[in-house]
Amino acid sequence: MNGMASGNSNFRDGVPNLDIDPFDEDFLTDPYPYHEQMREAGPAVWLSKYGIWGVARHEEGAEILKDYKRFCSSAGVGLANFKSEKPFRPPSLLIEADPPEHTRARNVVGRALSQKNVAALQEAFEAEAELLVDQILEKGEIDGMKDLAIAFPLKVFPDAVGLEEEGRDKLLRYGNMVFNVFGPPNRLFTEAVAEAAELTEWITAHCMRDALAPGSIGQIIYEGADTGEVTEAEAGLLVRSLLSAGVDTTISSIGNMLYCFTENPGEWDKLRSAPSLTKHVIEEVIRLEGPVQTFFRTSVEATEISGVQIGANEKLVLFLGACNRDPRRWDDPDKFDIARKPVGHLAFGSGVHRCVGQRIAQLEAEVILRKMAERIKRIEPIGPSTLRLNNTIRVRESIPMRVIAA
Ligand code: Z7Z
Repeated sequence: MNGMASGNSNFRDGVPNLDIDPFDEDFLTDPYPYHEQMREAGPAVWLSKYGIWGVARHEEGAEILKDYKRFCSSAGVGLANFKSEKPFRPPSLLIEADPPEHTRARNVVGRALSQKNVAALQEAFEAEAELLVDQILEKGEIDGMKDLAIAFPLKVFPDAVGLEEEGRDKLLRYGNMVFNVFGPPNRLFTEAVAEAAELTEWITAHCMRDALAPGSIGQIIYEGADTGEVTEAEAGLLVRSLLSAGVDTTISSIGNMLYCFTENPGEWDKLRSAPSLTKHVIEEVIRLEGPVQTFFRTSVEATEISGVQIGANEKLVLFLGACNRDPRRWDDPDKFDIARKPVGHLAFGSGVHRCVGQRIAQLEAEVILRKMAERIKRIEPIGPSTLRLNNTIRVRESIPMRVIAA
């Protein structure tokens, strides 16, 4: 049980001490009242259940993300501290590393996902979006998750990386595992790691050079092995990074976008009359209903955040979804407002680890949203949507909805 919203936190050395469990099912289902409680309690709060710091305000969240020297990633970006606990898979060269090792890997991936390489994917993305919109209009009544939010990224993204068609459902299970394992060993975690052996073997085999289509982004990553910037084995891990980070996140954000519009039909009408807002809309969706709710850092040495003393080698959990609704930073933060330009939101992170796949993720969402707004006059819920609980990602299981042609 969470110690909820009564605000009766006690204090540890003058710092708010809360018995909230940010990974229990009650919290994951509706995090927002808990976010508010933590945000209002202080710039950093002690979460006694796990013996870690929680940060729910925008200013401090951004400060921590930007300062990789004080707050490192190499001790893991989940609850487990890699200095004392064995990671469940070989650590990511990207997110579970600090400069300078991180920089070397990041450069290789950054080149593969450059503006130019991503722009070259647009035509294929548009063709697939057209096909899917035809299909959903024919059906009329759909599940927004299965028929769009999963169908679209699960086709176009692995195609871009160069993965074969066979067995792509395993990517969903792999992503689900990666993001659950950032949390504590609760039910979600335990069920996910039960699949680790099978999925790790599958993903490792499918990230090998010979498994990837010619001309694909996966092959471009391997060019980093040809130049000697990374080893052949490291290139495989970087392809694994794409497949780990690029599937669940985009599925979640496209689903959350459909959710926001089914709940706010007036905003759909506004978008249809002002399609130039499309890019901002996507940023507003992920500000409000962020795919990535939490991310951890570890203090390298004793330090301080807005007057709160942090010891050395302590874990901090950053509540990105709470930072992105901090009333200190945003007007009317809980409102979905497509005219808002939410510059400075933390849904893609910030600093040296800022999402390297941001452009491809944005392109996926833009292409599907543009196509929908062109051809669909109205989208409306035809039943309650449900969540698929995950220790990190906020994602819907199902969004029953009707689409009406323009
Ligand atoms: O490199 C990786 O395997 C990797 C896994 C997860 C990279 C990034 C992420 C990730 C992306 C984690 C977004 C949290 C949020």
